Amino acid sequence: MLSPEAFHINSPFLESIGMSKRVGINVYLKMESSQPSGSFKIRGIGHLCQKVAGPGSKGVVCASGGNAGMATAYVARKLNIPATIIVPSSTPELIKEKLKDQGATVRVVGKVWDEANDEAMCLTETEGLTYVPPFDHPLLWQGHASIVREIKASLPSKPGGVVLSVGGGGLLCGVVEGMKEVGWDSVPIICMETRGADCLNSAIKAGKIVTLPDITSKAQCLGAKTVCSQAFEYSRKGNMSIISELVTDQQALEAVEIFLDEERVLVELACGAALAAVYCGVIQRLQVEGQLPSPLAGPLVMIVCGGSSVNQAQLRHLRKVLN
Ligand code: PLV
Repeated sequence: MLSPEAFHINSPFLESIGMSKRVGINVYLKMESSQPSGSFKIRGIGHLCQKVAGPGSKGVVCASGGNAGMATAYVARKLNIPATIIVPSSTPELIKEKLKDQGATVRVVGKVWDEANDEAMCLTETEGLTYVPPFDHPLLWQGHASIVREIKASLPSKPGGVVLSVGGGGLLCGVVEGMKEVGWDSVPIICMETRGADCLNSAIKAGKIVTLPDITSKAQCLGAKTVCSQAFEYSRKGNMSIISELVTDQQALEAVEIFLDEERVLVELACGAALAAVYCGVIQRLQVEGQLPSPLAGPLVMIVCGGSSVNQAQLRHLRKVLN
């Protein structure tokens, strides 16, 4: 169980009329975009930091596509310890500013997250900083699992499916653990990635963990080259019912825009990947193909993972580059 001093909030759980109309069954949104750091990452990182970064800590270091960094910086500020966030050069200026506003020291290292992470690991050795992993740690997954407990407390019946985005797979691991805990093992989890940041999908296709040659998606918060091994294990047949699907960056962007219009909330491309499951017809196609029952066995739950790396200017920029 999480300590009562958890850093996250019990996020809103809202019915989406627009999405429900599209899939013909009630769709609920778990609004992780409302978390203090802007995404679900605060759940796992808050929990982990409470365990590993005591008052004697020299500080924490996290390599991040942005949102794990935001969560780390937020928690460190609350714990009164310094935070160093290493971001890859693909990180928009806007999130670097937000990280500094949280009081963090920001450094840009490497082109993609994996390279930034090498530097973060290095700093744990040379400067004695406490390493905060963005997705690959059991304490993170324990923290993320609280999402499912909250959903269970709000939902009258067992869901027919849960939709989420996958970067390095930490959210997936946490949701799987939460679902096991509440007895929802049989509920399908639809895992969404963008093409070019598809490390889970590539691993499933190859039957083993693979490292992507590069990250070519603009959803850089999904841009881990290698999925964590626990997420891959969960995706193997016979474990949970895990379905892996891909959308293009353009579809993720379209989903971000529809969501903004219909739900009046702005989220990152990384989150748009999950929303595209409904807005771009992935769920409906899976039903036609028989991979999901039609109608679904219960309401569909969307984990609206959020993300701070977006504003109107960034949205305009994405529209231009993804045209
Ligand atoms: N973002 C990580 C990893 O980046 C980060 O450093 O912030 N949705 C949003 C808004 C995210 O920021 C992330 C992860 C995910 C989904 C995917 O979560 P994961 O990594 O636990 O699968 C490289």
